[in-house]
Amino acid sequence: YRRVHGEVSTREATWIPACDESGKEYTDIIYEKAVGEGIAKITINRPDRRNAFRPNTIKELIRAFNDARDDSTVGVIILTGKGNKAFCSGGDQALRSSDGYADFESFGRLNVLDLQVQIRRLPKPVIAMVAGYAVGGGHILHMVCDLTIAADNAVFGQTGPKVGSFDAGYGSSIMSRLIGPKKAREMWFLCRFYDAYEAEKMGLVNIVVPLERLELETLKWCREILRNSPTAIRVLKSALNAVDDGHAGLQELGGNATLVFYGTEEASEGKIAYLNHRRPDFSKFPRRP
Ligand code: S0N
Repeated sequence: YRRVHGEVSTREATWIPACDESGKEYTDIIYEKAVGEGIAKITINRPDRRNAFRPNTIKELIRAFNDARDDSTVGVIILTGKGNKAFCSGGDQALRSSDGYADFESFGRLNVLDLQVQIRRLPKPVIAMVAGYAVGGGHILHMVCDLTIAADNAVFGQTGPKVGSFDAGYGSSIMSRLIGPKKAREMWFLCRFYDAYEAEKMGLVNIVVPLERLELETLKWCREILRNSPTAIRVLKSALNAVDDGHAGLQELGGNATLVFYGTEEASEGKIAYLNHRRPDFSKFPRRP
C-alpha cells in the first residue's frame, strides 16, 4: 500500500489569513487556509473567556464555514480554539439573558443551533482539533464535527444542568448515538468531566495525541482524507448522517444522488431534448439489474 500511495506528509502547514465575500474583518475568530493544501482552519479566538462563544462569534463562524464550503480548493475544515486551555467552553454566560445570548443587540439568540446544522450538512469533513476544555456548548460543537483529534490535556463534559441550561437537540441525540444512551444520561445528569483517554474509550474522540503533536496529527488526517475521492467522501458524510437527520438527512443524501446523476449522459439527454423541443430518447440507457 505504501509503495503505491507513498507516505502522508507530516510537515507543518503554512497558514495564510482568509476572508469571506463580505470582506469584513473577524474579531472573534481566526480564519486561515493552508497554502496549496486544500485545508481551512477556523479558530475561536476568545481565549480569555476559554473560547466561550457569543452571538457575534457564531455569526463569524457561520461566515467562515460558508466560505470554506464554497471554496472548491478546500476539501477539509479544521475547527479549533485559540491557545491550549480550551477548545470552547460553550455559550458566554455573562451574556445570557431570558431569551438566549445577547451581545450587540437588544434581544437574545441561540444561533449556535444554526451552526450545528451547518456543520452537519456541510459536504466536506469537519475535524475538531481539541486542546483543553471542550465543555457545554463547546462539547456539542466537537460532537457535531465529523472527527475529533484530542490533545492529551483535553477535557470533555456537559455543564448545562449545573448552570441552568441544556441542549435537547443534537447535544442529546448525537451524544446518545456516539456513546450510547446510558453513558449519555451519565454525562448530562451528573455533569462530570472526562479526560482525553476516557473520552477515547467512550467513543467521543478518534485519537489522543501529545499536545505538542496536535496540529501535526490533525494535518496528517486531513492530508489522508484529501488523497481520497471528494465525491465518495461527500456522499458518505450524508449517508452516515441520513438516518439520524430524518427528512433533512435524506434530502442531503438525495441531493448528492442528483448531483452525480447530472454528470451522466442519461441525465443530459433529458435536458438536451427539452431545450431542442424533441422527445427524449432514453432507449440506449441500460435498465440495470
Ligand atoms: C471551562 C472551565 C472548566 C475552565 O476552568 P478554568 O481553566 O479554571 O478557567 P476559569 O477561571 O473558570 O475561566 C477563565 C475565564 O473565562 C471565563 N469563562 C470560562 N467559560 C466561560 C463561559 N462559558 N462564559 C463566560 N465566561 C467564561 C471565566 O469566567 C474566567 O473569567 P474571569 O477570569 O474574568 O473570571 C470553566 O471556565 C467553566 O466551567 N466554564 C463554564 C462552562 C459552561 O458552563 N458553559 C456554558 C454551558 N452552556 C452552554 O454552552 C449553552 C450553549 C447554548 O448556547 C445552547 C445551545 C442549545 C440549546 C440551549 C443552549 C443554552 O444556552 O441554553
